[in-house]
Amino acid sequence: MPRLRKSPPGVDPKLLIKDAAKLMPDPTRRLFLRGGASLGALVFLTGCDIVDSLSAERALIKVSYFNDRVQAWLFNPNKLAPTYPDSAVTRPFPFNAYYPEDEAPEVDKADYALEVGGMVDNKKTWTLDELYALPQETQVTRHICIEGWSAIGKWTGVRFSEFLRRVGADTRAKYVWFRCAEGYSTSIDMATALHPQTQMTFRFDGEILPRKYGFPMKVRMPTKLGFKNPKHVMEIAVTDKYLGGYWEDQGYNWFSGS
Ligand SMILES: Nc1nc2c(c(=O)[nH]1)N[C@H]1C(S)=C(S)[C@@H](COP(=O)(O)O)O[C@H]1N2
Ligand SMILES: [Mo]
Repeated sequence: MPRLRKSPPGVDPKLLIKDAAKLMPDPTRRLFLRGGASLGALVFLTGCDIVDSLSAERALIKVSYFNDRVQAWLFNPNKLAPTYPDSAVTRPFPFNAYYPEDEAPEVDKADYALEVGGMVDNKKTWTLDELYALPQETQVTRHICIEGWSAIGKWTGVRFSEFLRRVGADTRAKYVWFRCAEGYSTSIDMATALHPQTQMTFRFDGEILPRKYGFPMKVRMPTKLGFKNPKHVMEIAVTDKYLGGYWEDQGYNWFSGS
C-alpha cells in the first residue's frame, strides 16, 4: 500500500483532520466524520489541494468560514457535483493506483466481455462495440483522491443509470459491486449508481481511455472519492450483499462521498 504512506510535507494528516473537524459547525462535522474524515474529504469540502503546510493552513481558514448551506450539495445524493469548462482540465492528468503506472493491466479489446450479474434481468456479456453503441455524454468534473490531491478531468461515456435500465437491474437492490482486471474491486450504494453524473466511461479528454486511466472502461462518479471510481472494470454485480472493496477492506470508509 505505498500510497497510504505518502503525506504532505510538514503536515500531520491526523492532526489536520482533527483541527478541521473542531472548526466545523454541525451537521457538517457529523457528515465529515461519517464520510471518513480523510485528507480527501477535506479537499472535497474546501476545494484546496493539500500538498504542503501552507495549503493545509489555507484549508483550515476555509473551514473556519464554513456555512452549512454552502456544503449541502456535497452530502445530498440528488445534487450535482460542480462542472468546469474544458480549459480547466488538468493536463497531464495524474495517474494513481496501488501499483506503478507500467504495471497497469493490459486488457485486450477483442477479448473484452463485460460480465453483468446479480439482480438483473439480462445477464448477457457486453462487447466493447456494443457498449460504444450506447448513447454517450461528456462531463468535466473534479476527481478527488483520499491522499489529498485533486484534478479536473473530462470523461465521456454512458450514464450508468441508463446501462442499469438496459440490463433490467433491480434498482431496489442496495449495492453495485465492481471487479477490475487486476483484482481491484469496490462497491457503491444504489443512490450513487443512479446519480445522473455516475458514468460508464470510455474516453478521457476526447481519446479512447488510455491503459493507465482504465482501458477499456472505468466507472466515474464525481460525488465519491477517487478510490470508489474503478478502472478496468470486467464485472458488475447488482446485489443486496455488502461486498466491500480493495481499500474498503483495509479500513477506508465505505461511503466516502456525498
Ligand atoms: N482498477 C483500479 N481502479 C482504481 C484504482 C486501482 O488501483 N485499480 N485506484 C483508485 C484510486 S485510489 C484513484 S485516485 C483513481 C485514479 O485514477 P486515475 O489514474 O485515472 O487518476 O483510480 C481508482 N480506481
Ligand atoms: Mo485515490
